[in-house]
Amino acid sequence: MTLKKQLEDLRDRAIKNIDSTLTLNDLNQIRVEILGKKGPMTEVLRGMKDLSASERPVVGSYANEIRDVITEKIEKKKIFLEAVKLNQTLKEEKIDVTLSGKKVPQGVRHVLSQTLNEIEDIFLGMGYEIIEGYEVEKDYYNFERMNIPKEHPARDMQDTFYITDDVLLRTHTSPVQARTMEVHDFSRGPLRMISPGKVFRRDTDDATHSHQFNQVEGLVVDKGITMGDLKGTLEVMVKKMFGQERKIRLRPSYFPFTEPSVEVDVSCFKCGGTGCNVCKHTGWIEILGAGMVHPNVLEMSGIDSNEYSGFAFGLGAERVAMLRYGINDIRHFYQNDFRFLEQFKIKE
Ligand code: 2NM
Repeated sequence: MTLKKQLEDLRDRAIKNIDSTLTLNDLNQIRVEILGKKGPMTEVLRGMKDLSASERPVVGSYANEIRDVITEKIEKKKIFLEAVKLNQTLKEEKIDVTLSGKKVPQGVRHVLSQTLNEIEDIFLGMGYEIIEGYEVEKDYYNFERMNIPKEHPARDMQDTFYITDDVLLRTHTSPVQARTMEVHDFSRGPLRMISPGKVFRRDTDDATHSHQFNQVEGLVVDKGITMGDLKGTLEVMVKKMFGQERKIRLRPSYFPFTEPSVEVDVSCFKCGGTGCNVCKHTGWIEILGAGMVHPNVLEMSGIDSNEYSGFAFGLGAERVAMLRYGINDIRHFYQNDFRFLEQFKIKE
């Protein structure tokens, strides 16, 4: 067979293969097979060394021509196959923007956080500062500075989580008040603060007791602070938390850190005071403890009790939330059962 005939066969075979190719991969394979170093085209060109000097340029230029035809054929097919591939991709990856979206579930702020935030807002509105202290405290700030003597039952190992002899988990947030009083600069104005946060008591957990719960204590110290200021403040707070129709009642009580001390009741928000199961048929619900800061407590914080006086109060956030929402077991707050938590979706 002449080289010319070989070249024409090669061209026809190449064209047939290129035409029938369906993928870019196969097309590349064909290019390598036909035009590559080990392919038939190279072999034909190698055979030219046996030709005469007059034949060589004729066959040479014919070979070039055929190689160009094949190359162009491959390039055209390549462009075509790339277009096919792109169309395929565009079709398969089409996004239907008219489909409705997936609903993302929205969480609920924990009912206790909601309650704490609400209490904080009430006092921020009256010009109080929110101050947080340490959950791990010194016995000194937790007890000594609160006028709680060494023999007091609250200091018993049975009631307090001690870490060392003089370090403990705070049993109330009062140490925050003690630490604030000792640094407050009264030339800047009166001290008005609340201290929300976790407190710890060595109790056996049941429906109404928890070894860890949240307290909000409040403190105002200035010249001329009276029991009237305390009562007015608590009235504002209680009405905002339980409803404008509520009344409060102060009963004498005892705390080591206040004198006089009071228990504060709110008129029952279920029966309005006529008596029901919520108020145990008394018409009143005990909601917090309070009093005038004991002169010893002021003096230990470096405040002259002849010049300054103050009131303070403390309430349990869980108890407030339980009363407001009719929750009958304090342990619900800590179990993180969605069926419980989801009930407290409120607009914020
Ligand atoms: C209560 C009841 C009464 C109280 C007192 C103080 C301080 F630091 F000013 F002395 N902080 N909190 C207090 C007073 C707390 O909780 C039932």
